[in-house]
Order: sequence, then structure tokens, then C-alpha cells
Amino acid sequence: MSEPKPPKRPAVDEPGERQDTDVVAAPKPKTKKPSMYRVLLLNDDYTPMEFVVYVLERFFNKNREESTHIMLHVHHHGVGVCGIYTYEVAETKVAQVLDAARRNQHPLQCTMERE
Ligand code: TYC
Repeated sequence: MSEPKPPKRPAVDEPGERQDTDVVAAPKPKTKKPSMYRVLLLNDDYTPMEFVVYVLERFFNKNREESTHIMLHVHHHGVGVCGIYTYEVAETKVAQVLDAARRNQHPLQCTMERE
């Protein structure tokens, strides 16, 4: 008795069928860089300089020298960058600064903008 024969391959490939010799594009990596946001401090006439320096040290991990530099920049130019973060981190920093300012009854303003 003879063995059952394997199904015959079509003599011509079906359209769209892959061949071993085909070149297949590498899949695109699907990771996207997150948008980044600048956290800004705004100048005012009432918030003590020492409080602004404290805020920069406490919430933006700056040392005394960097904090003083940023504070004086804001004092002279009206606005300055405290740091650049992803959206949720920037949002948290803004909230922490505004909360600390409110608790200490200072009018210090802080905001964020997309880079
Ligand atoms: N201009 C304030 C003063 O003379 C100091 C100050 C600096 C306030 C930076 C806010 O974001 C600020 N006391």
C-alpha cells in the first residue's frame, strides 16, 4: 500500500505569500519620548529672597549656590526656570511650591510650560 501524498504546493506562489528570501523591515520601536515641561518661578515684590532659595533647595534639589543664582535671575528678569520634567512631575512640583507659598502666606507664583 502506498503512503498518502503530502498536499501539492501551488506551482506559482499566492500573492502576498512570504518567501524565505524576502527582506522584512525591522519593526519600528513603539516607544515615544515624553514631552518635557519647564517649571517656572515668577517674580513678585513681597516673597522673601530666602524663601525662594529654600523652595529651590527643597523641591528642585538645587544647592545653595544654584538656588541663589536662579532666585536672582527671577528677581532681575521676572521669570526663571527651576527645572525640566515630565508632565506629572512638573505638575507635582508646581503644586508643592504653591502649597508651601500659601502655607507661608507668600504670593510666590509657579507655573509650567511645554518645552
Ligand atoms: N523680588 C523678591 C524680593 O525682592 C524676591 C523674589 C525672587 C520673589 C524670586 C519671587 O520668584 C521670586 N523680595
